[in-house]
Amino acid sequence: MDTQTLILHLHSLSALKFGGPFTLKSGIQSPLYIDLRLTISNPTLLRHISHTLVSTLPPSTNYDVVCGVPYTALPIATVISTSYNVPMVMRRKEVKGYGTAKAIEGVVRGGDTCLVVEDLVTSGASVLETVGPLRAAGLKVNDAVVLIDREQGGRENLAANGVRLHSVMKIRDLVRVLRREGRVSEEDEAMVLRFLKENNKVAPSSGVSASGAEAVKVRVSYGERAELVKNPTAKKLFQIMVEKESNLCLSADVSTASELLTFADKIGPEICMLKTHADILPDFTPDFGSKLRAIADKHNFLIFEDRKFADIGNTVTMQYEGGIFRILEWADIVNCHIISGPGIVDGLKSKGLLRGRGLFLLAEMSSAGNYAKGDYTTAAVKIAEENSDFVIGFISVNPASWPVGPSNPAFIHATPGVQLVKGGDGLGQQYNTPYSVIYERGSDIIIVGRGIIKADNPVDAAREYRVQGWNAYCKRVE
Ligand code: S5P
Repeated sequence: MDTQTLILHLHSLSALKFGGPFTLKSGIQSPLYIDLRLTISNPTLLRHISHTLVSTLPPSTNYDVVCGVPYTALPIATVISTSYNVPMVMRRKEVKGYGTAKAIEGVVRGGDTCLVVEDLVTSGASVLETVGPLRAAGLKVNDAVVLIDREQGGRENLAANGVRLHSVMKIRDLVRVLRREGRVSEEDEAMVLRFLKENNKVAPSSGVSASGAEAVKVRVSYGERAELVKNPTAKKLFQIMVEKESNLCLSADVSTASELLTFADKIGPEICMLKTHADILPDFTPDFGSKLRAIADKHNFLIFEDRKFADIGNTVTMQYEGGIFRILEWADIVNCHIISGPGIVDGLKSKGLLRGRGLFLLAEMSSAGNYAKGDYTTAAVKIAEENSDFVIGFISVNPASWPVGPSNPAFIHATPGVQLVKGGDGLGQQYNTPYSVIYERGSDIIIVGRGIIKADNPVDAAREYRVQGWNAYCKRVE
């Protein structure tokens, strides 16, 4: 079946709808909607699509295994797998919290090359959400093959992530054929072509409007920002990020202090910062801080104790300096809620400033249903600006959406709730991908806990997070 006949069959199946407006995953309104899920109702067409996809690949394309982007491309990948006798793997959209908790199903042989199969590419976001876990599992991904390219930045976004896109047809070809065959009106054709012209570059999105995000993203490089800050810890953090090409913070939420120190030593080369919760360590001893400090100096990362102070100024001075944890002595950075008002920052600053320490304000939270939003977030920005000698930035989730935006490049945004796959943990945690957090949401640092700690190979996983976070940053400041 040639491409033209394929297009006519898709149209007859109502898989190509004109008129609209239809809302796309990226949030934008389109005059054309493509629903290739319908192809499973026509096995002959499904088989033709699968063969056409394979024959579109340049003969030099090598792959040992195929993976369809869930869900629409799963049956297409299955047909390719059985027809060409190539093994298949599947990516889970939601990683299970039980059993083996694998993101990739099937037999994975590290070093094998995987061809990603997709029905439709707009910005490339869905393909990237599959490429990340495949690479984290040890597979190489160099090529993706797609039936329809919507010509809205997908090819470029994928190329920026090391994936070549091969497409059977572009929207323009599709509309031309349908117009020639009298299946669409001149007006519909003009509307689609105008839409393509106006939307030829859409950043991969997961709910963030591309144009809104563009307006407020900080494009100044980490290196330049190091020169803008007064606080020595903030300056050092920016410098480490540049030196190590890392905007990855490991959230070392493990069960014992000795396990934490082992992780810190193994993952140290990949990170700019390591985040602790000292109060979850049953074997915490007074020398914990000095031991962790030695590892931090060896691998050049900063220590962030995620204490989330929340009390009045006077109380937090004692919690910061005293008790069994003596956080002030070993943590470069701590954080606090602003629920109790600006006095909490005055209290922490009275202890930390002289020692050159830094403070993150929790301006937003990653958990579902939290109250840190709107005026609360704006108040955090105001408090930070009034204390920019000590406050080095924010724990934030989507600074690009803030009314004030991440407008001051001196402040560092660090974002938790990051995994290679969007999802949640069943207890309210909500995950976004490194690309979404850094590129779309305009944050600076990804904070990753279980995505690394629970990975089959935490060192490889940390490397993958570092590379994804860094590539997203490079693209943002491009
Ligand atoms: O809003 C927040 C703020 C923080 S600091 N949401 C969070 O998840 N955190 C912390 O980030 C949380 O306490 C945990 O240590 C880490 C996220 O871990 P993960 O395993 O879900 O990646």
